[in-house]
Amino acid sequence: MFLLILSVVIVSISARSLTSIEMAPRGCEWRMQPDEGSEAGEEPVLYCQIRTINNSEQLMANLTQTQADRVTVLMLECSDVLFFESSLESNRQGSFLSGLRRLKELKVENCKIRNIPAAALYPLRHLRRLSLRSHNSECLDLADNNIWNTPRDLFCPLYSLTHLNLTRNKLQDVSALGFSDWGNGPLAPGRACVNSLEVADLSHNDIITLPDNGFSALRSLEELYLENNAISTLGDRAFVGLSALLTLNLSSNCLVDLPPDLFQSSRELRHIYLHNNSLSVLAPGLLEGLDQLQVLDLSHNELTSRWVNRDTFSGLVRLVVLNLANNQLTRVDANLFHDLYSLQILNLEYNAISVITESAFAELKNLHALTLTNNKIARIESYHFTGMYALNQLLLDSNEIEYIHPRAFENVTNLQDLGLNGNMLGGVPAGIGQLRFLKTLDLGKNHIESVTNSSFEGLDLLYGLRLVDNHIVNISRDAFSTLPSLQVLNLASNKIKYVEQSAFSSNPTLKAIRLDANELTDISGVFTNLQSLVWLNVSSNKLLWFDFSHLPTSLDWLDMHDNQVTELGNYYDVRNSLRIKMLDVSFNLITDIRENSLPDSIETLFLNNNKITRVEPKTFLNKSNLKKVVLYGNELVYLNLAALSLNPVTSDKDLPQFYIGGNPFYCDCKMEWLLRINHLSNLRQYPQVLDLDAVTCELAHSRGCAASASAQFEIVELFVSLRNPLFRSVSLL
Ligand SMILES: *[C@@H]1O[C@H](CO)[C@@H](O)[C@H](O)[C@H]1NC(C)=O
Ligand SMILES: *[C@@H]1O[C@H](CO)[C@@H](O)[C@H](O)[C@H]1NC(C)=O
Ligand SMILES: *[C@@H]1O[C@H](CO)[C@@H](O)[C@H](O)[C@H]1NC(C)=O
Ligand SMILES: *[C@@H]1O[C@H](CO)[C@@H](O)[C@H](O)[C@H]1NC(C)=O
Ligand SMILES: *[C@@H]1O[C@H](CO)[C@@H](O)[C@H](O)[C@H]1NC(C)=O
Ligand SMILES: *[C@@H]1O[C@H](CO)[C@@H](O)[C@H](O)[C@H]1NC(C)=O
Ligand SMILES: *[C@@H]1O[C@H](CO)[C@@H](O)[C@H](O)[C@H]1NC(C)=O
Ligand SMILES: *[C@@H]1O[C@H](CO)[C@@H](O)[C@H](O)[C@H]1NC(C)=O
Ligand SMILES: *[C@@H]1O[C@H](CO)[C@@H](O)[C@H](O)[C@H]1NC(C)=O
Ligand SMILES: CC(=O)N[C@H]1CO[C@H](CO)[C@@H](O)[C@@H]1O
Repeated sequence: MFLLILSVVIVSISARSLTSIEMAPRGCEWRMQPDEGSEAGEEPVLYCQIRTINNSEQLMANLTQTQADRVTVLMLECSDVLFFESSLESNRQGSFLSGLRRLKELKVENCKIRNIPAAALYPLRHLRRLSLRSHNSECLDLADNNIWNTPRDLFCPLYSLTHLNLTRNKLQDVSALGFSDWGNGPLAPGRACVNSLEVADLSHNDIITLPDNGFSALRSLEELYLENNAISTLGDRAFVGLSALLTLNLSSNCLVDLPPDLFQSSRELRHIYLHNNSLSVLAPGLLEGLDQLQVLDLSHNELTSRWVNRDTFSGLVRLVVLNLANNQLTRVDANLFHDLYSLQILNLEYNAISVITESAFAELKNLHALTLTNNKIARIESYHFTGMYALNQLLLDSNEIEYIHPRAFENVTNLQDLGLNGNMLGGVPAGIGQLRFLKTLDLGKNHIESVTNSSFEGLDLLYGLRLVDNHIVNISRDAFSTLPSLQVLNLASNKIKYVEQSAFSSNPTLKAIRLDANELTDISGVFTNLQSLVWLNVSSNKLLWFDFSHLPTSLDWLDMHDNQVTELGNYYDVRNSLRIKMLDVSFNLITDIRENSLPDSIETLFLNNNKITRVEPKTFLNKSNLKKVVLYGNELVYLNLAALSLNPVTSDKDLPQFYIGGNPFYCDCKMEWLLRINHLSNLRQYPQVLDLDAVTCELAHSRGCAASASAQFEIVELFVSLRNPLFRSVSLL
C-alpha cells in the first residue's frame, strides 16, 4: 500500500534527449535544473502538476517509452492546497515508478507520506539519490511504521544509492534504517546492503539515541548529518565502521558527554560539528589521532577549563578552524593549543576567560583571526600575543581591559583589525602605533578623555577609527594629523565641546564623520576643506547657527537634527555648488525657509518639528531632484500654494511627496487649495501631499482673507462632503 498525496511531479530526462521530446504531457512543462554530473551543467526537467498520485500514474502511462527510458530525475512535490486522499497499489508491473528504469534521483518533497512499500523502490536499481521529506503535519515515522520496519527490503534493492536524505521527518530509531551489519541488526552479519552510501542526511528528526554499531554497514559514508535531533546518548561504538567518514554534524542535540573511543574508527574525519549541545566534559583522548581534522566546532556547550586542557587538542596538526565560543572557559594556558600550528581561526568569545598565561597563543604561527570578545580579561600583558606574526584580526571587545602593555602589540605586526570596544581604557593604548598595517581600530565605549597628535602615530594605513562613547572633550588641531589614510571617523556620544578649526586638515581622505550626540555649539570652519567628505552626522548637539558655506561641496548626506539652529543660512549663496541629497534639520528652531535655504541638489528634506511660520513662494521651484519634504509639526498658519509650486516635473519622475500635518492651519479661502492639491497631479507642477488625513485646520472667522460667512460655510461643507478629517478641530460651525 502506497499512500501519497501528490500535486506536482517533476520528471527530468537527460540533456542530450531533450530535442527528441516534442511536447510535454498535459499539465506539464519542461524546465532545466543544475546537473552535478554533466559538463553542460544543466539537465531538462519535466514539471507537472497533478492532484493526486492516481493522476500521476496515468501521467506516467502517457509518457512514451523513449521518454520514460530517459527520465533520470523525478521530483514529487505536494502542495498544501491539494490534500486529497489517494493511494497507489502496485499493479502487475510494480509501482508507477516501474517504467522509469533509468531513474537516478527521486525526490519527494512536502508530501503526506505515511507508508512506502518496499516494492515501490524495488525496480530502481540505478537510483543514486533518494530524498524523502514528509508533510509537516503528517510526519514519516519509520519506527512506528509497519511498512518501514523492513528496511532491508526497502533499501537493499538500491544497489547504486549514494545519497539518502531523510531530513525533517519524525525518525526516532536509526536501527530501523538497517544501516547495521552487526550481529543483532536486522541484516545478517557481514551483509552490507547500503555500502555504496556516501551521504546520509538524518537531520531534523526525533532521534534520541545512537546505538552501538548502528551505522556499521556504511563503509563508504563520507557525510553524516544528525543535527537538530534529540540525541542524548551515544554508544561507545556508535560510529564503528564509518571508516570513510569526513563530515559529522551532531550540532543542536542534547549531548552531555562523548564516549572516549567515539572516533576510533573514523580517522579520516575532516569536519566535526558539535555546537549547541550540553557538553561539559571532553574525555581525554577523544580527538586523539584525528590528524586530518580541519574544522572543530564546540561552541554553545558548557565546557570548563578543567576539560579543555593541554591534552584536549593535541595532535590536531591540520586543524584550521576551532570554535570554542559560548562555553565556560576561565583560562587559556600555555600548551593548550600547542600542536595547532595550522590553525587560522580561533573563536573564544563568550567565555569567562580572565587568565591568559605567557605564550598561550605562541604556537599559533598561522592564526589569522583571534576572537576573545565578551570575556573577563582585565590586563593585556606584553607576552600575550608573542609570536603571532600572521594575526590579521584581534577582537578583544567587551572585556574589562584597563591596561595594555606598551609592548603587547610588538609581534602582531600584521594586524589589520583591532577591536577594543567596551573596555575600561583611560586613554589610547601606548604602543598601538606599532601596528603599521592596521586598517580599523575600534576604541568605542571606553573611558578615553583625550586624543593627542601622538596617540595614533604610526598608523599610516588606518582608514576606520571608532571612538564613540568615550569622554573626549576637545578635538585639537592635530589630533588625527598622523592618520593620512583616515576615511571613517566616529566620535559620536562623547562630550566634545570644541573642535578646533581645521582639526581635520591633515585628513583629506575623510569620507564620513560622526560627531553626533556631543556638545558642539559651532562647526564653522571645521569641515570646509574636507573635499572628500560625503557623510556627516552632527545631530543631537547644541549648534546655534549654521550656514551652507560651512560644508564642503562633496557632501551628500547631512544629519543635523536636534540642535538649536534658527536659520538655514546661505550667506554666499552656494545653492548650486552643493551636492547635498539628504538633509535632516528636524527638531531645530528654524522659523522660515525660502528659495536659498536649500541647495538645488536636495532630494530628501526633513524640516519637521521646527518653528516654521513661513515658507516663501518658489522655495522648492528649482529643486529638480526633490523626492520628499517633511514639514510636519511646525507653526504654519497659512501655507501659500505658490510655496509648493515646482518647475514642471517630467513624466518619467514621480511627483515629490510632502508631509504637512501637525500645523495649526487656519482654513479660510487661502487654504482652499488643500482640497485640490492631490487632484493637480496632471499639471505636474505641485507635489503630492501624503498626510492630508493628519492635516487639521481651524476656522478663522475674524481674520485671514475675511471670507464671507457663507463662503466659509461653503469651504467647510466642501471639506465635510469629502469626508476629509481636516476639520477635526473646527471651532466654528
Ligand atoms: C493521457 O492520455 C489520455 C489519452 O490520450 C488522455 O485522455 C489523458 O488526458 C492523458 N492524461 C494526462 C495526464 O495527460
Ligand atoms: C485514488 O485511488 C484510490 C483507490 O484507488 C481511491 O480510494 C481514491 O479516492 C482516489 N483519489 C482520488 C482523488 O481520485
Ligand atoms: C536534504 O534535503 C534538504 C531539503 O530538501 C536540503 O536542504 C538538504 O541540503 C539536503 N541534504 C543534503 C545533505 O544534501
Ligand atoms: C551543521 O548543523 C548546523 C545546525 O545545527 C548547521 O547550522 C550547519 O550548517 C551544519 N553544518 C554543516 C557543514 O552542514
Ligand atoms: C539549539 O538546540 C536546540 C535543541 O537542542 C534547538 O531547539 C535550538 O534551536 C538550537 N539553537 C540554535 C541556535 O541552533
Ligand atoms: C605634536 O604636538 C607637539 C606640540 O604641539 C609638537 O611639538 C609635535 O611635533 C607634534 N607631533 C606631531 C607628530 O605632529
Ligand atoms: C578645550 O579647549 C578649550 C579652548 O581651546 C580650552 O579652553 C579648554 O581648557 C580645553 N579643555 C580641555 C579639557 O582640554
Ligand atoms: C546620527 O546621529 C543620531 C544621534 O546620535 C543617531 O541616532 C543616528 O543613528 C545617526 N545616524 C547614523 C546613520 O549613524
Ligand atoms: C536652477 O538649478 C539649476 C541647477 O540645478 C541651476 O543651474 C539654475 O541656475 C537654477 N535656476 C535658478 C533660477 O535658480
Ligand atoms: C612582546 C614580545 O613578546 N615580543 C617578542 C616578539 O618576538 C621577538 C622575536 O621572537 C621576541 O624576542 C620578543 O620578545
